[in-house]
Amino acid sequence: MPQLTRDLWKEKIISKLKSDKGKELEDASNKDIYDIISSMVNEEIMPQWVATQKKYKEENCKQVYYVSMEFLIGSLLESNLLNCGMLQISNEVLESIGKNPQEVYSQEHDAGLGNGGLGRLAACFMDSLASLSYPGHGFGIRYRYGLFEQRIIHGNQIELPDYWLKDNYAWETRKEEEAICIHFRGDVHMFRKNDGNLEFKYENTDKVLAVPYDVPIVGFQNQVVNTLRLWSAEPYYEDKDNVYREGSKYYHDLDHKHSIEQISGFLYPDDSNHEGKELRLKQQYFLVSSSIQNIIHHFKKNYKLPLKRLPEKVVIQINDTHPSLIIPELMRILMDEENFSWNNAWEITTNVIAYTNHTIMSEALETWPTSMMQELLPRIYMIINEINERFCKGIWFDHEELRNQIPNMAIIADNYVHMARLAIVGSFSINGVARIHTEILKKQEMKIFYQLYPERFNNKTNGINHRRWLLQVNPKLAGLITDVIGPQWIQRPKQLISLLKYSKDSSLLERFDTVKSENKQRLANYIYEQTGVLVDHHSIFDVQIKRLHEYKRQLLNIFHVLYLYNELKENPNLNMVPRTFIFAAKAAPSYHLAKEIIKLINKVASIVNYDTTIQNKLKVIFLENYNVSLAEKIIPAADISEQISTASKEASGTGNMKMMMNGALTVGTLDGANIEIRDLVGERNMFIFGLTADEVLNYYQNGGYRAIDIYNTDDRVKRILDQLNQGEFGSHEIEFKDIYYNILYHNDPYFVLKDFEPYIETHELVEQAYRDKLTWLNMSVTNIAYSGKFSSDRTIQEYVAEIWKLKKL
Ligand code: 26V
Repeated sequence: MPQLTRDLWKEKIISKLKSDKGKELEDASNKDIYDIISSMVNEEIMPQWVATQKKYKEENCKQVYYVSMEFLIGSLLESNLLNCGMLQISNEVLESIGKNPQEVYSQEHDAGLGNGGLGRLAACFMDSLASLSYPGHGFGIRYRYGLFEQRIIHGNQIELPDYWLKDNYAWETRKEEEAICIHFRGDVHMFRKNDGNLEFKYENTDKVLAVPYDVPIVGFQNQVVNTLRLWSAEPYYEDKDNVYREGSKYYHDLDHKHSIEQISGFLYPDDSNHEGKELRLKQQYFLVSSSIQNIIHHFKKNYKLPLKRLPEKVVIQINDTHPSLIIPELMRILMDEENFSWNNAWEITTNVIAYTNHTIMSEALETWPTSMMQELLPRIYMIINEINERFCKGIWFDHEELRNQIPNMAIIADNYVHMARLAIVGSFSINGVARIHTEILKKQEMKIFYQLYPERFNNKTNGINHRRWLLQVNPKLAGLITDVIGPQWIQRPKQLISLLKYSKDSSLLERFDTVKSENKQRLANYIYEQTGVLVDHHSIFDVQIKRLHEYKRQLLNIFHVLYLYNELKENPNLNMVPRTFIFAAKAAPSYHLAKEIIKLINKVASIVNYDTTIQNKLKVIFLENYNVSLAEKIIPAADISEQISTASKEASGTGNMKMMMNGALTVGTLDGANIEIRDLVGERNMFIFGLTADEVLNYYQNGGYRAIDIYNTDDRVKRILDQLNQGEFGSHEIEFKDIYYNILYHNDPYFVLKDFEPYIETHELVEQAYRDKLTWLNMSVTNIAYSGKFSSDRTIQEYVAEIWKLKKL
């Protein structure tokens, strides 16, 4: 980077304001300044981007392509400034011209191209790949609308469209000349060629144009810039001249245009009807067909090698099963367009594709009706059929011991295509995202496949990008850490372990305390702006932020709040450390019970926050529209990180890692990556409670749990449930009955009541620990010290070494 002085920067901002915006500095809005700075950053990035791609080409290196329906990249200006080494200068210059840097950076609308952990993981991986100088790129969809924007109105979740592209997106470049044609439907004709092989031709297909928009992924101060390529669906005009001649005909065919643009319209369109479900399938095929065509085109052009050597230069990681159609699509291209035999095409495909599983929740195990697949993707369906037949035959003849399992393994069964089975059969690596998750895949969910392909299964415990989630979002803590142990941790996060030496130094611990306290004050201000509720930054900030799902058990958390509230009502002078419970969560629009839980949290908030008899000892805050930017505000201020999923259900969790790295202490079950956090910091430095995964699985298999017994024997539980049922919290009687019925009549499928008592007891320990400030700070710093393992740099190194086999640039 050229040596930029403050003065030069300031001059440049002023002159660009004039030339680009026609404004003087004093008239410039935060958005104007945002536009100017992002364009200055782009000037810096673009040449590095070109140079990186040139180097990859010259070095002929193997590349990984990460294909994902979600990339939750959040906002990029601040992280790009950080990674280009320009953040400090930018902050200083902005302050010198009377602008608040955070207000300028927050002008960027989050790219909400994702829904949760899986999408955010993809974003962290992109950053780590670039920061570690690996040739790795992402392929995704440029949804015109991201995940909905959430408003809370009278306690209810209301979904508004998230039109994130409304102001132009500073970081994308449209590459129309690299657009690709995608075919849907049509007739498939089969011919026998002179050499006896079969040939397939398609006619009357519906063509759609996939236009790439490239987003640069900037490595951390290493001049490497990789690419996230997002595809946008547009009408395909066979003959452009004809469009001009018959322009008005095309112009009037708006319905057609609209239906095509729907393909990249929304993330996860409503799939409760046939059209919606088919649209999701279209999206998946659109993503994989454009991506693999692009990969092959690039391979042929740059490597000048025969396609059979594809696996030497290309590895494709599919993020969950959503992109698994890439398997039959690659087969189709190799056979129908490149004349490979089935066996050779299969050899290539299964050496290129690797699959990551992110959940064992059955609703996420995708299946597609065969009739839908056959109609929308006739040739792809034929290929899946053939993969299935060969696979089942292989088991029948070569694995007698598994013969009776064929119905549970077949890719096509009961008129559905089972995507996870397709992904397993068609890839050389299958990984879970935390140790316990991978073990559950091997021993339960995918047990028979593990018997068949033990060598394919491996674990890659998730990680988070410590540059964004510590250095960027918590500059004060990062600065303090650097003061104490030096800056090496930024490149090598495991060096955070050096903090352990200081974890008993009380004057130093006080400095950590000051940082946390300032962060809490800042969040308290934000909470006040957003909700009008005053919260005390000396109270314990007890945080649960994540998608709303029954298995994540926000319900257990709010039951704890109700328990405390009931106690306080009995005894207003109860000696307790004041608590602020902070929630943020979106519920899937069609997930009724999840929305009821949001309503309940808001209802409890509206009662507790205004009850003067409890002397401000409890506050409940639900911050609306949870997204990456909101997480960035909350995490540095957390004291307690709630990771309380029903054991076995949370594949890994990554919020647990983000909060640990920012010094929060975990209250958690032995689930997902919590277990690996426990292995490092020990039970002394976190608050573990509740059923284990084995116990949960045992109950599911053998029964023996009766929620009603707990209701009948534990007065605290009975009181809370009766409050829900009797409308004490609802404006009318039946408001929370669904929650009540789900627990008592559906026997509490996520063991909320079973874990209630241990959870309450654990929180009593939390309170005791908090009262002893130095002990608490020692625990907190110990957590930070061990959090280096959870950098996504470590995770990426493992993928590289064990699956991708890449070389650094
Ligand atoms: C499934 C479905 C099903 C249909 C509706 C839309 C939809 C969207 C996403 C999914 C898959 C969800 C999988 C997921 O996000 N898993 C999370 O992955 C994180 C990263 O590995 C992990 O930390 C979380 O524990 C896991 O829940």
